[in-house]
Parts: sequence; C-alpha cells; structure tokens
Amino acid sequence: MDVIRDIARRVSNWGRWGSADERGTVNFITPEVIRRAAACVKRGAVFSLALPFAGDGPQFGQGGRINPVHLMTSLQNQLGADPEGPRYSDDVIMMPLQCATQWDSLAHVHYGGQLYNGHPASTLTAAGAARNGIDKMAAGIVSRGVLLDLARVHGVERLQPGHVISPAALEAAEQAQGVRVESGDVLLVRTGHIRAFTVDHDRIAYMKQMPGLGIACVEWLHAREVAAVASDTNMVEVFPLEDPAVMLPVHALCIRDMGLTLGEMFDLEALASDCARDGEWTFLFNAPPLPVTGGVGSPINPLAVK
Ligand code: UVW
Repeated sequence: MDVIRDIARRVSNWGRWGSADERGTVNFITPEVIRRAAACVKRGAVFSLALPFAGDGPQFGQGGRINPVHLMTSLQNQLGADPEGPRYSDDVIMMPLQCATQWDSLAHVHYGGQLYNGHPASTLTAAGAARNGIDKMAAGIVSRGVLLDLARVHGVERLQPGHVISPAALEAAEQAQGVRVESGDVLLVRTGHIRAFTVDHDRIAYMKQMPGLGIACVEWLHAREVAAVASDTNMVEVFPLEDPAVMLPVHALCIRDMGLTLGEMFDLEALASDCARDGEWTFLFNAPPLPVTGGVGSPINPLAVK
C-alpha cells in the first residue's frame, strides 16, 4: 500500500469540489467543455460503443458475475376483445451491473476505510452505496471524447495481455493522431484486446489477462484533468499486475483518490476505424449511467457522435 499512498498524496482530489462532493472528476465537464464537445459533431455519424447485453456475453461466472438473463414476462398479450387489435409484450432482465460495457461508480473500489472524498466505507452496505453511488452521475457523462488508439500507434491489431501502457505511449498516440487530451475530456484508450472476445469468441482470454494502463498513467490522467477514462478491456489497467504486491493500483488511485470513474469493455473497433479514415479523433461522447439508487456501477450504451 505504500506505493499507492505515496501517489495518492500527489493526485488526491478530496475536497477539490467541496467536502460533500460525490462526482469527482466529472466536475471538470463545464458548460464550456460541453460546447466544445458539441462542436465536434460534423457529419451526424453515430457509433455505439457497447457490447450487446446478451446471454452469450463475456462473463464466465467469476466473482458471481454472470451474463444477462433476459426473459419475456408478457408475450403478445391481447389488449381488447379483438384478436386482430393491439397486443403488447414485456420483458425482464437480471444482470450484474458490471457484466458488460459499464461505468464504475466512485464507490466501486476503496481502501483504508474511506471512499472517494473521505466518505466512510460504512456508507457502503447491503442496501448499496449511500455515498458515491452511480446515481450521483445521473446528469450524465457527456463531454468531448478523445480516442487514443494505442494498438494502431504500435502498428499492431491488438496489444498483448500484460502490455503496460505508459504516459509516453499516450503522448506518442496524441502526437501520431494530432490531438491533445484536455481538461474535462473523456479519454478512450483502444488496445484492440476486445477482439479476443468479439472475433476469437474466447471469453477466458478476454477476461483473465489484458493490456492496460500502468500505474504511471495515474499522474498523467491527473495532470490532464481527464473527466473519465474508458478502455476496451474489462479492467482498464494492465493485468497481470505490474507488481503483484500492489493490487489494482489504477482502480484504487483513480476511483478512490482522484474520483475518476473507469469505463470498461467499450467496443472501440468501429469508431477507431472511422477515426483512422477521417483523421478526426475527437467527438461528442455521451454515456449517461442508469441512475440506479446506490449502485456501484451501471451498464451503458456509450455513443460517439462525429
Ligand atoms: C474489479 O474487478 C475490482 O473491478 P472492475 O470490474 O472495475 O475491473
């Protein structure tokens, strides 16, 4: 924990937006940032960055995480006397909020008995997260999105599991693509690893090991005032860990110390191809969480609009 606590002293945003704050770096998304984001819409092209929420999703049961169970509760129910008249169908879904494309709330990971902004861990109970729940982000995560295609910069289809992304690599991608991540942006990091699931259909290879951000990126994200960071892997950070003795340092520092939410399992493939084609790596990004009261995460259908 010494390594984490040392970096935490440099990146902590506790108190930055007041002692009651539960939204963290989303506070960087000012009206001016949103206007800048809206100005990115030129063609009206829309990209969904979500994996399908389906029974054959990426989960394989680890940690109680299953794929969605979707059932019909009403099927072609006749509404009136006329069998040719209107009918309706309803459905129900049971799914972990973490099962596919998702945001982590600022209550998802903590340490030392405290959540982001010093809220006590005792506020997190079987009833859910009374502090830092995903419902506190209900006004949405809408901003300018910036895609950094790390696989492309390395000249590969996908980075290998265990590949550590460094701040220098993020900056190399910025330079290659002619963009700069600025205050309030949502950063999308493409590794190409999602292809292990979407192309190879190997959920174990996808979920158990992955390329991702190294611990050094935390201070970079802090310095750039990134509002949220998402990737096409299920952890954003590299796994296996850089140091097996330091457990999930990017989660711990981003979520608990910076108040920076992580987005996982974003399918960036179609968007990345389009960006490579037109050379535009910024877009309006809109991914409001479901306002699940006390939820520690939310499934989402993130949209990039160019
Ligand atoms: C953990 O597994 C702790 O986190 P995540 O689902 O955000 O990767």
